[in-house]
Amino acid sequence: MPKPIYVLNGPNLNLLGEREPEIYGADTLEDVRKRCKIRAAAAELTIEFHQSNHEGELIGWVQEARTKASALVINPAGYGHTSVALLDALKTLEIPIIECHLSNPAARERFRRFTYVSLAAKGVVSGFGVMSYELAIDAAAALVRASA
Ligand code: CA2
Repeated sequence: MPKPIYVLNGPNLNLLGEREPEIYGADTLEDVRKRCKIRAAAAELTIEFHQSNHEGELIGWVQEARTKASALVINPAGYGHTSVALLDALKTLEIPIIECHLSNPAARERFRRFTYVSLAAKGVVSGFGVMSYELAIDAAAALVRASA
């Protein structure tokens, strides 16, 4: 069995489904976790799913993924736009990194158009709500398969 795909979620995503459904949809983060699990299972893979409001905790999971994951899907949320430390951690990984966003940051405020995470990501999936995560899992699974 290949190593799991790590799925990491940044600050405030624990509030999914409770606030701003017009931007982020009505699904909760638990709904997102279940859909990622199903999508990974379809490719005979498993996931490790985490969320934190703390930069250091996210960086800890990124470092863990260096040896324990086959790929990493990350919605860095606000830290994508601000965190050089998260980028530095991501750049130590040799596995594929897929950045994903529920909304399409490029169609929103100007400050959302840049993310540090994109500098380390193989690709970015944005704007499809929870489906962004499913497409990111599909991409991760295809890359894992291709490197096996
Ligand atoms: O669209 C995305 O997934 C974002 O990563 C979400 C971030 C935002 O800073 C990025 O530009 C795009 C914000 C996450 C906040 O999550 C909330 C969820 C429910 C209610 C309020 C905030």
